[in-house]
Amino acid sequence: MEHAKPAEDRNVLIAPSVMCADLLDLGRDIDALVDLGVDWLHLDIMDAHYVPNLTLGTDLCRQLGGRYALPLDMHLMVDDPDQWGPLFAGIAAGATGGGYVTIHPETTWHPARTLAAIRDAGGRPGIAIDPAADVDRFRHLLALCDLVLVMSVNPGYAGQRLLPWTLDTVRDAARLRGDRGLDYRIEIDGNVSWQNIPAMIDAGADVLVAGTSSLFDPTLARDQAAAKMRLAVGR
Ligand code: S6P
Ligand code: MG
Repeated sequence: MEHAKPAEDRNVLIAPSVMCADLLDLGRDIDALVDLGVDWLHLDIMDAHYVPNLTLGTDLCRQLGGRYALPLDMHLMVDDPDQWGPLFAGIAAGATGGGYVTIHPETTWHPARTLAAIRDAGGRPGIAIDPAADVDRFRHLLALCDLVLVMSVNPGYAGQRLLPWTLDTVRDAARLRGDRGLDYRIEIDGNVSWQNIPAMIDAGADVLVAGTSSLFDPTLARDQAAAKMRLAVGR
């Protein structure tokens, strides 16, 4: 049985993490990324409860969705996804390129209901797998998802080190997709570095969240980093 499609058959997408961009010059920074060929805009929504940080919010997502045709990849690290999931799904519905709304399923009693509400409101639902969690535990949710986001660091901050066992989670997500004939994308989020990218793709990741470890690598000019990234994903 095929588990992960061979890398050469898979179009690996690049999703820059907007929280790592120049927030004082955001439009210019994102225009440059779009010109450099990125695929999605990864937006970390934090509430200072589920994670000890506060980042991006509704108005920014709405404005980005109005200006750019790239899908919004909205990663909700919040402890009330029943309130916020459908709201961000409405933003996805109004965005030129649509969007994904990904929740951490352990933050709600009835995640199947939350995912359905996100789809009903016009978003593409996803689940995020915390480093301490096991994707098999959420296997019943997979058929409801367009995206499985594997956290390869603890949620909350950019600039952390890979937790290496999370590559097994990517492999598990790919195995379950193959076994059950599902077609969600598998995204990996956290320390997606030049060094780690080959193993991540090899494990089955087909969306890479690009943060301080790659596209926003402070030692490289943005166009150099983007060229390196395109090479890493085989474009
Ligand atoms: C972390 C968040 C991520 C980060 C991204 C940063 O909670 O979900 O999306 O923004 O991982 O990338 P890096 O390369 O700095 O780890
Ligand atoms: Mg994220």
